[in-house]
Amino acid sequence: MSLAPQPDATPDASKGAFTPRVFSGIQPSGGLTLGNYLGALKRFAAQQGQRETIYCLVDLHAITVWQEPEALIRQTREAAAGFIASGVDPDASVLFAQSQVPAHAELGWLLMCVARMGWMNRMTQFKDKAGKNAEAVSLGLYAYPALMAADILAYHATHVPVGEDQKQHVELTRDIAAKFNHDYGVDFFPMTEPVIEGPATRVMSLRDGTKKMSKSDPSDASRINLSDDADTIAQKIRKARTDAEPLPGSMEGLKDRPEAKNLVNIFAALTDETADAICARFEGQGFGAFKPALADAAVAVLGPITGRMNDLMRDPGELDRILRAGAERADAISAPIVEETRRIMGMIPKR
Ligand code: AQP
Repeated sequence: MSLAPQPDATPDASKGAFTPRVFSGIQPSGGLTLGNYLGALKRFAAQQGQRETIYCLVDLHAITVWQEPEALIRQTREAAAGFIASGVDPDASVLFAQSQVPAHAELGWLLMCVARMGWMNRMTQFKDKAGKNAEAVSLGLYAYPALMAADILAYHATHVPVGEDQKQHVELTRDIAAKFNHDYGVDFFPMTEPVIEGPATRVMSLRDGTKKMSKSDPSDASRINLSDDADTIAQKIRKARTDAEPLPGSMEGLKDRPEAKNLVNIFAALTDETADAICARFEGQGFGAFKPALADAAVAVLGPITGRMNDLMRDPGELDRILRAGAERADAISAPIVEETRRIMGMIPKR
């Protein structure tokens, strides 16, 4: 049975009852990484069948930094292929590109008028991404978390599976929802919960264990891409930065060894074991023994995903058709929620 959301599943806001509904997204701002897979995609697929699931390629977020148009459309299709290859079934879930559904931009503006400057100024991801260049970055990069709140609240989503780095943005979503409900005296938007679980909520760079693995890191060696072939994966893991110490019997012994800790966490997330179990298996051994085993585990999991992605990418027209069908279903859920938001705020009804 498909658990895909239906338009009439919109919660009865007047009773404050919200249908459990999952929403999450990934920016098509580059090729997908192992961090995106373990921190997001794998968990997106696992949510299917438990709750209604809505997944989005957030291209409006991607353009907060410069994207070559030809690259953006290719990356958006590649991300769609990555979702499907990772187990997101476009019949069981709603899968679409953010810019295809007007509710995101429209509610984004409405919620920007609810969000406070002081809240936005505290967003650490903006500070990280803007760096010393804050005067020259786009206004969109600064406003991005308010658009993310709109992405979530346009579906009255109750649960958002994300990596650790997005926790602050989901908390901001709750602040915006609470202020809207309070200011207008309604119980219209839910208090969305971030769902952050598993050993890979923060996969770190292979070159620097204190930095997040990121698709826009200038160093390709810092990440494993879902498009990498088996040899490339093995080579990147072989060259991953580590230390000369043998592995301890439990994670406790890795407290001050960020690179080693990261590789053990990746192993655990790939094989669905605990990080302590991985330590116990390799106790007393160096990375010469550990890395080939990790490379085998990574290739075993990612190889079939890459193969399926490549198959799907051979038919961009079919990917576009899947995304358009998803966008229609997303529109049917989000348009009435945005219309009701407009009504609550005192705007003349569209119909
Ligand atoms: N390294 C990571 N470990 C665990 N989870 C991660 N996610 C991203 N990187 C890691 C999770 O993937 C989802 C989508 O993230 P995103 O692509 O929309 O944005 P991001 O977090 O900014 O990812 P990147 O790769 O760092 O993108 P760029 O380089 O374009 O900024 C989120 O759930 C995120 O937590």
